[in-house]
Amino acid sequence: MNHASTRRGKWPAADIYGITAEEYSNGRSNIEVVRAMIDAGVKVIQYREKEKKKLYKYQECIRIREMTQKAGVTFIINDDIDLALLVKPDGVHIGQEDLPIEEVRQLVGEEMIIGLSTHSPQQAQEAVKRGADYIGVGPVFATRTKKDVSAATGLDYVKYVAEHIPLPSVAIGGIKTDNIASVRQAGADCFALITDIVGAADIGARIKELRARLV
Ligand code: TZP
Ligand code: MG
Repeated sequence: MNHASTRRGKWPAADIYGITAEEYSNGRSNIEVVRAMIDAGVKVIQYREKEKKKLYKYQECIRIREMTQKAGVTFIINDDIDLALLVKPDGVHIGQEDLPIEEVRQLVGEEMIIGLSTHSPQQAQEAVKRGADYIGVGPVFATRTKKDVSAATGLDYVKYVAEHIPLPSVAIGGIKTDNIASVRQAGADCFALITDIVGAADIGARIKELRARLV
């Protein structure tokens, strides 16, 4: 198997993609939230933390690396390639305005998964050509969780990706218990939710509820 198929083989089908965000976690730490996600059976977890100083991010990521490794959970770090080089997660996730994916590949080597956020058919096609292992698709619905967010794409973009793009897709943006089934219907492979999961009173119960809508 070549490197790309090994990286892409780590990807779960049709499931929840958990993302940390301490500011929306109702007083719980990222570590507590990750624990709850792992206990609920989430198979991919991304560390996304925009406000903290690098030292605290590093310390949290080291712990999350241990927790995810033990549990066999795929661990992705958002944005910080330096952190990824130190912590050695399974992958990194970058946006359109982060470092170019080709340069990130040079830095992280051939084994790490690289996910790229996309917001249009053109960006999705480019992501394939430029070697992304999976793409973020969205924001599907309006959200206030991300500060510099682009306009909502709607479900049509999710459908476009399902029909035309030969990479796993992770839908994101405004996904909640009451609309996740529509995103599944549109053909997304994975479903990334921030506030609906980290802000839930009982994270385990919420994940169960979300999963029940994916079957
Ligand atoms: N990228 C596109 S939308 C978004 C990110 C990180 C935020 C998603 O958060 P929520 O709370 O699930 O709408
Ligand atoms: Mg980014």
